[in-house]
Amino acid sequence: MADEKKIIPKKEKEINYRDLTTCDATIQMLERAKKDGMETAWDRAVNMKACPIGKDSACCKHCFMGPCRLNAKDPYAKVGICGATIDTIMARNFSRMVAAGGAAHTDHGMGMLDLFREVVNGNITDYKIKDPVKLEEVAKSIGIETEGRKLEDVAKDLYQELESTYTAVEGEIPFAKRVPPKTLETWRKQGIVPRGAMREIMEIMHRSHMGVDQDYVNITKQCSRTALADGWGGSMVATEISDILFGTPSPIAIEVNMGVLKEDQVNIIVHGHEPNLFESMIESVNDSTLIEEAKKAGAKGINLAGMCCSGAEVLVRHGIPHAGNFMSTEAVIATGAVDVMAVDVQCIKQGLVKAAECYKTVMVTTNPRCHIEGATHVEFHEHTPRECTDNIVIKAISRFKNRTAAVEIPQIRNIGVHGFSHEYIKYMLGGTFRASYRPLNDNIINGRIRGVAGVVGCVNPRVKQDYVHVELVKELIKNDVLVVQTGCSQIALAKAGLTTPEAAVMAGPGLREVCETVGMPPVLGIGSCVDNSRILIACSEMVREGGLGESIADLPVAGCAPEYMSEKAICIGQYFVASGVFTVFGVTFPIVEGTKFHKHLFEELGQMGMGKWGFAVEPHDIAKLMIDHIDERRKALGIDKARERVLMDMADRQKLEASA
Ligand code: MSK
Repeated sequence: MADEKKIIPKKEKEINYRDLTTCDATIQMLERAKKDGMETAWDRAVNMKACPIGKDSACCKHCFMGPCRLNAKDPYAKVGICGATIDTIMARNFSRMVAAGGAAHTDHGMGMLDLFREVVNGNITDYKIKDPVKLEEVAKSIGIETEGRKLEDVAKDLYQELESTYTAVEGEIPFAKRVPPKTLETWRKQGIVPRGAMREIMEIMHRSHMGVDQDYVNITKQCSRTALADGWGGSMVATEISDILFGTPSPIAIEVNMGVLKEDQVNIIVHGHEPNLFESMIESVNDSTLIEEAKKAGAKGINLAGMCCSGAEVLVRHGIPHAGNFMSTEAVIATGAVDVMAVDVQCIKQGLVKAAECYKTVMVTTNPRCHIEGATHVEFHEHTPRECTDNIVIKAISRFKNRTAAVEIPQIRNIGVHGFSHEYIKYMLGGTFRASYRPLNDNIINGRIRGVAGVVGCVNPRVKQDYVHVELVKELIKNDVLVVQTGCSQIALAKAGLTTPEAAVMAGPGLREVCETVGMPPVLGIGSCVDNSRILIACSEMVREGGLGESIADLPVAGCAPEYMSEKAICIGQYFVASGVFTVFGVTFPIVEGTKFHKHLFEELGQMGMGKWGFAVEPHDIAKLMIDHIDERRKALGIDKARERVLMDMADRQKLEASA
């Protein structure tokens, strides 16, 4: 008889969720999920080590002579079978991350532009142009005549022009006209002004094919060009068209955290990225017939909440509550209170389906690009959006009526004030009649505000959820650095109570004074991850306003994604770097330190008139890198010695207004 091999079950590691997240609601739900036998990304991350070779991007699987593995500890000891060096391999891998991240944003933007075309042509009537002023402003910014013309004609021209953001086979994308001249000059000199995103992404995929571009410097050029086609192209189109169709955000107080769920109501969560699904969900949950149906099922009403960037899109436009960021999406299902989780695209874990099965939550996919095995697919069509969203509400009511899972909702709700679009920042600082970035620039020049930092991006189970975001931002504001935020990061800060005007007490004296004068928080939530384009516009406005140098690279600003996890983040990082911003990433950086490619990204790009990359894991180390860079820029601008601090009286204010 053959030896019977005993299968020894692999011992799972003991997990203390307090070591993995600072979010109390998430901890409570992870503990419940564990008792109920539901596994989450946290459990998988603890039990699965990151692949050490992949982590450093030291492997190549672009052809089938390999895959080839190089040694990150001795990176120049060997080459791939074709002879590819570590620098070529890492640059090719990096370029494909940029291409994938850029494709996600630009496809999102193209979806918004398709919708805009159909609205303008009258083929879609469920959505309308909500912000005609913004439409005219965007049109003017790219040279479209608006004076005395019908809005509809301007809109048609705007569509035609913006389509080339994707399709232009040569020339420069339309929003290149918004780039400060000196920055644009650098791009032209480096040959990185983007053509249409389709062309740039196609070229990067070609160049990174086996046997094509094998020079890390040349590959990096195409990374920059593709990333810029996202930041100043696809993402910017997504932001601007969403504002035109659904409204430009202005500050609004919102509730965040899992306590926004209601035990006695039908709860629907929308998670993903595109605002159109959510906009129609809002219509459906306010439909009197559906509300009546919910009441007949025993519910007090229908409660809609957002998560991730879908949530970030609507919290700033409608004040819809937000239940949590990316790493809380499985945990929230363990409340048993989520009747439907409806998703569209990006950052949707496949593990959600298993979690939903465990608590009999209905998991609905809606986008033709994103089906998930085991989920119910109800396709969303912009021409008939309510068919999908009404159906989702009916499914949620039915699940409410038949709830079997016990409901346990963490009673934690926090308040944040979000919705600081770049237009609003201008208005908030400059006043109704003289909207301007002048007061911001002046306060930077006089030293009250040391500089501006963008702290953005995801959360990642490889680091303690929210912890790095919160500690980093605390350190920055304490040092008089004004913080702007997008994506999941701002939810971490809202949960920590730092996005209200009252949080100004945690800021350094200069920033505090400015915040208290204006009545603004020291941490400004400005939108979802495609809305990083708002930060690019804010940087351009600061340059245009004068006094802080001639290009974005001169500004005392820095960026950071301290807990990033997605390829979109890599693309965002590269477009900020190429635009001139020093950009620090946390968690891990997918290349080997000490290589030529590393030196190129972390030093040489800066010497070429762009920004450069930085890396640190601990929040205080990241803050130091960012503040040092801001101080370096202040010194170069000759504004490093803060002016003598004087309290402004009425005469000073009038002088300031007169100069604006
Ligand atoms: S959702 S890309 S986890 S910010 Fe935009 Fe959050 Fe990062 Fe996704």
